[in-house]
Amino acid sequence: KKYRVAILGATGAVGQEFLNLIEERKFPFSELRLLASSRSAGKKIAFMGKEYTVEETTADSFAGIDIALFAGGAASKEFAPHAVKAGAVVIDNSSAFRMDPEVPLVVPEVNPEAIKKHKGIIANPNCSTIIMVMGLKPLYDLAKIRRIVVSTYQAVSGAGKEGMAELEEQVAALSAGKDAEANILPVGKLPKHYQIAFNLIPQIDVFMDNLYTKEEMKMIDETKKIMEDDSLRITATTVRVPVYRSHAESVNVEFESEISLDAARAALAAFPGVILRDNPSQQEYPMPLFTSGKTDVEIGRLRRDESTDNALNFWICGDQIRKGAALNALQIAEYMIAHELV
Ligand code: 2RA
Repeated sequence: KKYRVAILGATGAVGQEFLNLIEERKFPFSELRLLASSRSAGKKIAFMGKEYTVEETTADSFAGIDIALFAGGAASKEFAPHAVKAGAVVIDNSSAFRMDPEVPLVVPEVNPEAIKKHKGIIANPNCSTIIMVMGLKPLYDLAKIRRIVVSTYQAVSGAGKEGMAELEEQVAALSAGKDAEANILPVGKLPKHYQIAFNLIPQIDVFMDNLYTKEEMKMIDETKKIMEDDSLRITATTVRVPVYRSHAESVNVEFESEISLDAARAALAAFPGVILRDNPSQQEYPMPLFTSGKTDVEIGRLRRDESTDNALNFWICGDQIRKGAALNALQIAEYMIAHELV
């Protein structure tokens, strides 16, 4: 069976990765509708030997569509209800519906069962959350987790194609002895922008009343929902780094009971979508250099937290546009197809 697929936000970084993955994973589509804002409407995209014209998204864009892949952004809130009404299942990469109790928030390796409860919309978690729970779930299955302390090192692709272009232009300008121009990072719509080339910015998204950023609160709230455990204690610091597309995270996890390093290693290595790259004597550990453009997340630097009982540290890297966005969403669609849920 083949499915009629729409991609909303087809011209952005995540939209383009949807196309790459549909081809790479031989996703069974019979029709493909590429949707975007009026700004990109009319643009031609060559894909698998055919030329597609990007259409402006309207309330009527989803007639006859089975699966609507939403790349994210403000359009999700407006158009998801129209897509659902038209009979499509929406897999949405924006934050609009993630914490809605009626909407499953899914990482297929972690909580696939939640997909079955959908009422038309399934939310794809925030990129840094997806990557972190890929490491947490196999450990949680060994012993209940009590507390998580995470610091992220997030690639500029999290700010879309414009974020990547900004880093590239700044590196070129600075290398030529010119000034770096900053218009996008940390947050396009805020008044101040900082150079990201050769710098780190400890702000991803806007600040909340509790002095955390929205990105940090997403990691906290979404992790509890995905792991179905509101008792988890989580604190996060999210940082933008001058890397193009893979996020990295330093994670400290405290468990309710002791787990051995060997058991943790075995569980991580056996988990689908995870590669254990952890061989300190050979200087082998995950880096964005290895995970960018790749499907799996990589985990390494696994070690005991010697400052307390029942705690481990690990380091995890994953491609933010792939597992952190388009791949996870497409895996949700693949799961639905495999289980005849669409
Ligand atoms: C970021 N969390 O890295 C975002 C992208 N979803 O900015």
